[in-house]
Amino acid sequence: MSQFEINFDEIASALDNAAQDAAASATSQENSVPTYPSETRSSPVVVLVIGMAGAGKTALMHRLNLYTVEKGIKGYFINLDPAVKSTPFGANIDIRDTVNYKEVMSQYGLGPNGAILTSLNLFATKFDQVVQLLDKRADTLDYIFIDTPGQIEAFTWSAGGMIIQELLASSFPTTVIYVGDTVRCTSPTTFMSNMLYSCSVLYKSRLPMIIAFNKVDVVPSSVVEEWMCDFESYMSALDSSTEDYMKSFNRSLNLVMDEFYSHIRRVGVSAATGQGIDDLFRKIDETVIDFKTIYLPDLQARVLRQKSKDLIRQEMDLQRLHEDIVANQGDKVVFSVKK
Ligand SMILES: Nc1nc2c(ncn2[C@@H]2O[C@H](COP(=O)(O)OP(=O)(O)OP(=O)(O)O)[C@@H](O)[C@H]2O)c(=O)[nH]1
Ligand SMILES: [Mg+2]
Repeated sequence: MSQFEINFDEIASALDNAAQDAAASATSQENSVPTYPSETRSSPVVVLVIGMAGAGKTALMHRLNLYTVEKGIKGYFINLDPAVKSTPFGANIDIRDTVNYKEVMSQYGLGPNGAILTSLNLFATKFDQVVQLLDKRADTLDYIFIDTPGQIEAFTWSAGGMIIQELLASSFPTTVIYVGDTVRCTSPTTFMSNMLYSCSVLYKSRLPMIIAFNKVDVVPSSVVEEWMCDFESYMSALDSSTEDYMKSFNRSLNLVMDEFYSHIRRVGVSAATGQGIDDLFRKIDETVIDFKTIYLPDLQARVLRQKSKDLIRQEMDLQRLHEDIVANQGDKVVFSVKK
């Protein structure tokens, strides 16, 4: 046999070994799937602040910062809004230090929303470093608060946003505060839009959620909170509303949303005056129990499912390569795309 002849038996046996190695490594990884840090030590709670534009997310972050300083709570503040002009809460980590939103807009020829989305995706590629940093500081922190862009979909429905959420949730108990603008929510139609949005955030993120009705210094949240627990009161608000075009649709939605309302924690707050912030902290702590008992097992099951899918795909690729090498006997070796 010349020096350049191929020994197919050797290749076949090498491929078999590689397949066995891949299976062994995947099995060992499966066994090490999230051993959760909080089970071995006290862990900070990550709080993602999400909500429609102008609902008061950034103002709430500022209030939370003031509150933590006043009460001696160890808080850490992260800004994930690349387009924000200033962060009154004094961010410990700021996406704007890593990604230049204006530069992204001009370099990629994007509009404002596309640039926010792309900036988040770019930042997500570095987010494991953020988690490593948080992990190092975990023993010294109680809460990690994260401000997000007003374009909710840019965070909740983007690949980057999902990576960020999953990296955080697989390291720390994580909860979502959905900030609603109480003043706007006094309109039954806007209230329903907000509830649908919060519902979509809940089902996409699969994390525990608190709805914080903000700006209660202007309008109390009692009316909208009543709509969440008393089906009839929302129906009669709809009846007396002048927004005729949406009435029957909102009636049907209210029937569906009843189940959602019954599982969601809610609180009225004012980022401006600090009203309701004590209650908000109590609710955040309650969600940690939900996270550990309901959301973490679900996350672990998803990680395991993904790993076993990857393992099957790896084995199929190796099998196809093996078959192609044997079938081609030294000719060009390519993966068959038909299989
Ligand atoms: N009266 C009152 N105004 C508030 C409160 N919270 C926020 N605001 C005002 O609402 C406006 C929007 O607040 P932001 O904190 O910028 O809202 P945001 O949700 O961060 O907005 P985006 O980042 O653009 O999505 C500002 O003018 C705030 O001063 C509040 O509790 N009470
Ligand atoms: Mg903001």
